[in-house]
Amino acid sequence: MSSPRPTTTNAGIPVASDDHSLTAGSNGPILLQDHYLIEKNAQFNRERVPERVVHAKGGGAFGFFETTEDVSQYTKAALFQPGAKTEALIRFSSVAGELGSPDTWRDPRGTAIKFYTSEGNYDLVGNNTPVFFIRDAIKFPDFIRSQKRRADNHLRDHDMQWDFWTHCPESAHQVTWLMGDRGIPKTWRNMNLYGSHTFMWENAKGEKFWVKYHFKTDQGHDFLTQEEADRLAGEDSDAHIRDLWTSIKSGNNPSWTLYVQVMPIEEAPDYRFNPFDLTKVWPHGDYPLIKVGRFVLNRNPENYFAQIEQAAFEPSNMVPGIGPSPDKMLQGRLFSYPDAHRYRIGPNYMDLPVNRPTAQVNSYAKDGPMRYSYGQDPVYAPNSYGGPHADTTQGTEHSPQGIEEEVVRSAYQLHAEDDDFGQAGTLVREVFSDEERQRFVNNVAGHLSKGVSQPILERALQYWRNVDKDTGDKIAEKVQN
Ligand code: HDE
Repeated sequence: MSSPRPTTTNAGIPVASDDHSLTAGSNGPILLQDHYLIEKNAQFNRERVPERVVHAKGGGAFGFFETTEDVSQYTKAALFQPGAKTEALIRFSSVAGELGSPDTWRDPRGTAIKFYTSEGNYDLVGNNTPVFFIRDAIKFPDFIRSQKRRADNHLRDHDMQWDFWTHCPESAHQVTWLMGDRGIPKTWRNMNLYGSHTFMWENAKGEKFWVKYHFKTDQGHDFLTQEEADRLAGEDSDAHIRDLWTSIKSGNNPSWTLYVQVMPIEEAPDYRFNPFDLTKVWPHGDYPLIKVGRFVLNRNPENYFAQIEQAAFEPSNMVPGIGPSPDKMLQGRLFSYPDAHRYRIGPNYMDLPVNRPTAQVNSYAKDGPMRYSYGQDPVYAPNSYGGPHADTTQGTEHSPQGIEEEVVRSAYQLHAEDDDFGQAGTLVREVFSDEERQRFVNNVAGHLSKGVSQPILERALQYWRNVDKDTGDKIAEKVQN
């Protein structure tokens, strides 16, 4: 049968059959000469790249960010200047599950955004919670292992989850978020996105500020109860991917409003808790939300693998006007992400269309496996032949704190109100409604009732009493009955 688009090999040569391999007689062995059969199966064996060690299951979409307000007094970044409109990509994910795991497991959600700015790619790789379980990158692999699978039976295990959490009381604030309603968003559209860390902004005059990002959902918050989530995990394990895809397809484009909290640099040393500690929020009463603009998703990917699975986000991609803070988690992440991409996708991952900046690239990187773009001579700097040279006035790399101190391995400097349980207690007592608190007690007690051994259970009950005595007692009562 002739077709307007005949099948070809990867080299573009027309092939004779989609159905039959080339054999010596119709019952005979397959001939090595069937190059197309071999190419097809060899390619199939290589269809996967390693899944992400964390945040393996996810989905995403394209859209734009539009700066509707004037925050130029805080940052000179081109994307945050009044009226700027920047193409963007977001990948949503859950953390602990594998590539095929249900979207509705109780877990934080990753919210990795790539802004294709005129000054290069800016990646803001955050979560749907403003805090995290730990405050030092050195604990991250241990933390993740405790949430994934045991070595012996390859099962997830509540005993090791609570073992880790109760050994690390700095987790209390994030575990309170996790066990509350926001631990299972109804859809990705119904949750906030946070930069989580403290970042540095720098304005055109060179003045620096500490900032935190909050993208508030315009769809309103909504969540699934544990029972609804358990049911959906069986009925539609891809519920969140499906929801985003179908919403955008039907023209129902989700959006978020970006606000920042801004802390003047000089207020950081004496603030009541350490402002770089990722287990803490800055209360809005101290640092109110300042509106910046809106983020809209309006385009589904055309190819999931090419545009979402191979999307490579890295917190180290910061454009002029934005820089790191001394947050020990952020510092640890600056190295980890590009390292993960070189391993998963290959050293030229930045050459793929989804990762390639729309800004001009003048880097001296060259060659390596699967190189697509190429530069010209000279291939070295400095040179006498008109090659690119660095603009020494650029970059927001030097944070105004910490760099002149002696090199130590220590906890953060303690501020007056630094403790592990305080903000978790405030969340339970003052932010949760009565019904939300009741669901929270049920969620924690339900989780603790599945395979947590006695000494760890006792530690966990104490952990919740430290957060809030009354809530801890209620959890204990429910677990013990
Ligand atoms: Fe990640 N994280 N992370 N993380 N993370 C990865 O990057 C890592 C952390 C987050 O959709 C990995 O490409 C370290 C905090 C998101 O592609 C890896 C530390 C926050 C995504 C990695 C953290 C995140 C990742 C896995 C401790 C929220 C998915 C493969 C210092 C504020 C991005 C990869 C996507 C993915 C390392 C902690 C968010 C291994 C070492 C805190 C949303 O590089």
